[in-house]
Amino acid sequence: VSVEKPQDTWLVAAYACQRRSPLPNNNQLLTDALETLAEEAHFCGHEGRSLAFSRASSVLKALPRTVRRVQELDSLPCLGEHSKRVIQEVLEDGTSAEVETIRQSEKYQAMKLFTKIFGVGVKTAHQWYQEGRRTLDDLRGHPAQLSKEQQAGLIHYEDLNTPVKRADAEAIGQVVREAVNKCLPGASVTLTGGFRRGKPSGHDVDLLITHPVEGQEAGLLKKVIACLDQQGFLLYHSIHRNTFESLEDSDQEPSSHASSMDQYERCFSIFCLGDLPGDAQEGAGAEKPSRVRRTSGASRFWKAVRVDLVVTPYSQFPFALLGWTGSRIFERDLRRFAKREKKMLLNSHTLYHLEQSRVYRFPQGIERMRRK
Ligand code: DGT
Ligand code: MG
Repeated sequence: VSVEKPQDTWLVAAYACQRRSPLPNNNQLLTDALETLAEEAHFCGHEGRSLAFSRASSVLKALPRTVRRVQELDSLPCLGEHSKRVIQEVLEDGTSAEVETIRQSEKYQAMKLFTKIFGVGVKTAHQWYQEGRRTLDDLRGHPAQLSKEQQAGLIHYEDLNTPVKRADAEAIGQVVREAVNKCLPGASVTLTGGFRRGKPSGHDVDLLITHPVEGQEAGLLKKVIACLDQQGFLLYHSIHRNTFESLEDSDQEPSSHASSMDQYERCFSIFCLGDLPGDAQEGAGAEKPSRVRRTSGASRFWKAVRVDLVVTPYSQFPFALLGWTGSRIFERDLRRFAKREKKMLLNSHTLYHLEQSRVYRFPQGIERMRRK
């Protein structure tokens, strides 16, 4: 919660999960500058530094109005000397020399270009940079050196880096819902990620699938993908099986599941979003599977969209929903808050009391907590 104090300063909680998360950002210029610094640190493998700049940016996003003077920030948490220096520069000059130098550097630009390819992380991007590659065409010349995922990422690069609108996310949610219900009546599909936080657009569509009868969800993803593929909705997909070890038989501390990644069965996919998949027309430059390429024409009626499908057992669904709603900083701080302040371990599967050695389950966990 943030409370405006009389002398133009604010009281803002240090944990992101304890402060307001408004959609409008009143300090875009400042947060963009800090996020460039965070990105640059991430590209250099300095994760702690990157996190510090991301936290500083997150704090500014919680403010109810635009910052005018650096002194207004005195009471705010998570703002280090470096962040304050950059903020002051931007407030005084409208820009920061350090940030501009980064944005114009060859390395930053190449790393940014490459990491925006679906399936490319910092390590690969850095390796390509070291090998002297600078453009997408440098990569297109060596397709054999790319994974299937990266090849699809390159083919659909422009579409995948164009924001997905809420209406498109909801349309994809509906298509998936129909396929899921055909394969398993009673199963549900929930739109999560940034759209669940109310954002009007995002970089992908995150969908959680579950069924109220525990166990029914097993084997569902494969069927749903086959159904969607048959209808021509998929330009690319790869299924990753569930690697979560059940906690049913043990109350062991789930220490190996403390990371932000989870172990649910999932499908990373690229959808073909068009009026109707059969009516999709050939797009300029982008290759499409022949089953969708029905007619040729100058205009383009389809768009490639990144979609993550995640299947969760019903008892773990609340934790998955919480974990996949984001934002990333909110999730990190929620886990940190759980551990430091509540002595609990939270991840996208479970909530575990470290001192009582107890796993909270849903719905049993919720009922147990209610009874107390
Ligand atoms: P966007 O798509 O750019 O509008 O932004 P978000 O907030 O939807 O971010 P996204 O799609 O990368 O991820 C959604 C949330 O899900 C985010 O808080 C992080 C979380 N998340 C992403 N991947 C994983 C994962 O593998 N496991 C878990 N537990 N959470 C994940
Ligand atoms: Mg998302």
